[in-house]
Amino acid sequence: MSPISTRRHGDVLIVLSNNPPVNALGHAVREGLVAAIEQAEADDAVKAVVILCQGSTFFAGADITEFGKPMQLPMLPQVVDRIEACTKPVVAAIHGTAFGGGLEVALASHYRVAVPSAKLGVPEVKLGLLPGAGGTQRLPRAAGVRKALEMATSGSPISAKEAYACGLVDRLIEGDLEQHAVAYAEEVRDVRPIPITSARDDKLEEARANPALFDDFRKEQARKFRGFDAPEANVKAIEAAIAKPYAEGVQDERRLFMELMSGTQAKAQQYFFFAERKASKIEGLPEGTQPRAINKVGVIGAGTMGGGISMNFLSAGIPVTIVEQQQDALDRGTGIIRKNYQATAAKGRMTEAQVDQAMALLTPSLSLDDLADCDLIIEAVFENMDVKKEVFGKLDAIAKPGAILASNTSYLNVDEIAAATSRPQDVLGLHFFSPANIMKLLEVVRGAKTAPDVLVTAMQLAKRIRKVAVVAGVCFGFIGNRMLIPRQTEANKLLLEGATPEQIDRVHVEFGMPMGPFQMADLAGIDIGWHRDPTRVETIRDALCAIDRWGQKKGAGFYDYDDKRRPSPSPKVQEIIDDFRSQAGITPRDIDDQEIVERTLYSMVNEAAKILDEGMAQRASDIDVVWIYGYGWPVYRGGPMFWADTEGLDTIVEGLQRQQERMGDDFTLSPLLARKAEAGEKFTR
Ligand code: 3H9
Repeated sequence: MSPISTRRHGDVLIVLSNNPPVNALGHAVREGLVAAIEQAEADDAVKAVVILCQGSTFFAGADITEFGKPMQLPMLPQVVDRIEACTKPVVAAIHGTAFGGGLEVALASHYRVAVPSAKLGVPEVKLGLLPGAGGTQRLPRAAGVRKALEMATSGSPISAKEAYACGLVDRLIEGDLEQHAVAYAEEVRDVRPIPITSARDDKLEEARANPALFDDFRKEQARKFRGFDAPEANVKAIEAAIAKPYAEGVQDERRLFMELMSGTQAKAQQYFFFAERKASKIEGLPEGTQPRAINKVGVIGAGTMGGGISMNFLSAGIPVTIVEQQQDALDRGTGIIRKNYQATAAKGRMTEAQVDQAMALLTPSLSLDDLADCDLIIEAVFENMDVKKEVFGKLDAIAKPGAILASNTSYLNVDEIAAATSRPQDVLGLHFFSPANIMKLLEVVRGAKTAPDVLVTAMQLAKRIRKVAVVAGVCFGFIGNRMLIPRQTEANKLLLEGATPEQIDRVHVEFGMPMGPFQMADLAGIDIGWHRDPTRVETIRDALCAIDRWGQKKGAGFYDYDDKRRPSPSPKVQEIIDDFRSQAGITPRDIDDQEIVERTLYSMVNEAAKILDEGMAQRASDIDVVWIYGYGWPVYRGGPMFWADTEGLDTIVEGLQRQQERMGDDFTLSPLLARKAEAGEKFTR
């Protein structure tokens, strides 16, 4: 049965799509839409058309699962052209998300009405693409060039209200969408000429008078676009919309679309779209496992981590009791939470009333006893096993039966922590990433005894607080931090052998990371995990810590920092490195960038393969989700596993073997990686 049906309401033909879950514009939908328009043309009694979708949303875009397969006609550009060419007015009635191809259907329609909660956007750039069904040509004509540039290059949607304000939507509908859309169609059914977006020029005039606008926009956005192909292609296509007649602009759009589509970046970004959605699925749980209710959360520790964690729940409307040992630390912690909210409000992303609402949900306390009625308690205290065990022992006596007890540990053994309680089935790790109110990643650490419903609860809760959760097994550092270890080990050794922090960091930044290992160490604080004995200097890091070079917070670490936290190479650090070299009898050699890639990035892939082999990650794509959302691995490279596949696993193995001698005992080749390379297999496809 076609997902597209039609029904008449007076002289309006309602074209209804029913293609759950998101009304993606797959082949049957495209075919049905064209047939429905033909039907409207053929029937004299039909004077206007309304395109409407059932379910939670208007068309959310092309069907991404069809990408890479042979395309079946009619293609979307043909469909939208057919809609625009209809001789009877077509009204798109929008609710939910009119995204990508969905917005292109709406743009080709002659009128657009929307409910106020609707969102309109062209997220193609996030899939490494551009709107390829006339969107780059029609959007600037309907919404203005600046708006089109912003929407197309960010991929972020705008609200229906904003869309109304910029002319993208003709009317906001309060009340029943179908009824009002039909009434609107009746209002406009005799208006001639029918407004055709592709024939409009009025909103292009300003940009035509100021073509420098495009280069200005490129400069303004250069940092965000760095490394990505798709944003520039989007800009170029919109530039064509003002520089060329519509028919030629569309050809440019098609060419640029096809170029992007055949590239690795689009494949990586589309892979990642599905990887993110797969991550929430847990293998092997009993069917129908129901989550526990979480209506109140306790957080132990009001430091940076505890405060950030609390904000996630407060923002989602879930009450939090936050516990500290000392009044001043508690006051400081709650003060920072308020300040963070106020900073968000100052940027216009929250109202003062919402700040007050969130803060009203927060109960500061000096006593763990106040956590007795919490459904979930998250410990975010000092990273030390004895301290954690003591806290969990106490919680065991205080928490109500069935409460979930979580540790925010970033390395420690969750099973050992769970064993400090009489209810290990209720214990798991919830590893938030700093800043915890902002970073999207949540590692859900599954202990040997963690109950299925506890896991299901954690995954659902993650959605509620807008995190992307990935399940990890119990091992040192779980998925993300465990992979950092070989990278840092090799980076440190490379320093001794002749590389500089600047060179190693540059290689990572050029690869697309937000920063390299030493920049990251300076940001996080070099003193984290340091033994705190300034007389014990065994490593370069010990030497830096001993002289108070703890990173950005001290204005000095691997780099020197000015008062605006801008880094510069440090002669002092070079002196320390030179000292270590001479003590170890190392003559520095020239190290090329490729060696840095092989010893740091390839060795991360090797560790990831071990993680996968040991079952510490459920699937290769979960590892990619961790590194993209937790550490800023460039999404256009798809994550470490996808990237390894594009490099070729045999190339990775060869590179590692080339470096094996230099990496010494710190390195063993993952048997899984070796096997897959040998068999010509991939991790991700
Ligand atoms: C495009 O339009 C190109 C054109 O310009 C040119 C063509 C020539 N296709 O996210 P959810 C699945 S490119 C296929 O969990 P939510 C998704 O995998 C497209 N499947 O729901 C998931 O499946 P499962 C431009 C899709 O409520 C299920 O639907 N459009 C598509 O949190 C539910 O998804 C986009 O990029 C799709 N387009 O969020 C929009 N979309 O249940 C992409 C979703 O098996 N989609 N699925 O895991 C979204 O942003 C969100 O899905 C949306 C709903 C906001 C719509």
